Amino acid sequence: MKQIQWFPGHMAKARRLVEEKLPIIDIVYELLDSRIPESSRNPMLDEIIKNKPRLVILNKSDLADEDQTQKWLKKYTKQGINCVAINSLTGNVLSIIYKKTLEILKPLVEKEAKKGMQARSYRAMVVGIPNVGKSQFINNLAGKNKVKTGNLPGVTKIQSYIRTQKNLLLLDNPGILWPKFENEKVSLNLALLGSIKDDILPLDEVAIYGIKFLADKYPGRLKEKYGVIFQKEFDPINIMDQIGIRRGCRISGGEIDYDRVINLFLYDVRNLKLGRMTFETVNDVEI
Ligand SMILES: Nc1nc2c(ncn2[C@@H]2O[C@H](COP(=O)(O)OP(=O)(O)O)[C@@H](O)[C@H]2O)c(=O)[nH]1
Ligand SMILES: [Mg+2]
Repeated sequence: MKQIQWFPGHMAKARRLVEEKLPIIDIVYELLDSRIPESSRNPMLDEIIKNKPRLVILNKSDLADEDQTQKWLKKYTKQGINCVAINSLTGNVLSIIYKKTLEILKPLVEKEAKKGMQARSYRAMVVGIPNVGKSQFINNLAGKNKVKTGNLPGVTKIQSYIRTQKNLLLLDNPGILWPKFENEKVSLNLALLGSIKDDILPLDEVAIYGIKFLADKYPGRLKEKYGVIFQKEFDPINIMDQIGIRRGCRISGGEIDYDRVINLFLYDVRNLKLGRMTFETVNDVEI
């Protein structure tokens, strides 16, 4: 996985790359991770794209808790944000996205028709933090005919687009933006799902955060998967011990090998071995 270390210079450049292209596009697709919608947002996107039409796309919906995804969609819709949930690994994404895009761009389409302009292809830019699925999404929309159109004039230079089967062009490079990683909870969510480098946060802390989350929200999953029996008080070490014993994670001498327990647990969380989960509920965050 390609990982980025964000420094102020990188952030300024990332912002500039998006801002530069805004004048030539009709709509921004803001890709989020359905499991952590707010933690996977860029904190400055409103400021960066201003009033450019936007579609919020909750990607990886196949990994998230379906009920929670519906709640997120409802919450965003209530706030006047256009949104949709998709799984970029499946086939019907383009028609869903195109339909939404036309809905959002209706005022523009009507305005252009009134002026006597011909129907045209609309231009979209995909933006999002690393690992939300931007490349996967673009490839999905491009389908088999993944040909770059090339040579449509941009503002400062020639900009190449990727064609789709609908009247929709995608800028070939997505805007890669940074998450709100100064917030501890956000960093923990991103680390838990493997969206930031494993060496940025101590893995034991990340695993304990995940275990606590599951013990609160999905205790049955810990029971089913590892046979965890809960104590009166939440005790993450005790739970790790139980996982370690069940899975035979021991070092010579018989003691629990916590590094192995941690890696095994994080692997299971990230690879759907504990089922579909949403780590950030609409009640958790102020938006
Ligand atoms: N399960 C699932 N995995 C996805 C989806 N979209 C992307 N991925 C996976 O997420 C990882 C990161 O995707 P990528 O497109 O490289 O993210 P980018 O960094 O935003 O370009 C890859 O392993 C993808 O296969 C999705 O909708 N569902
Ligand atoms: Mg990519």
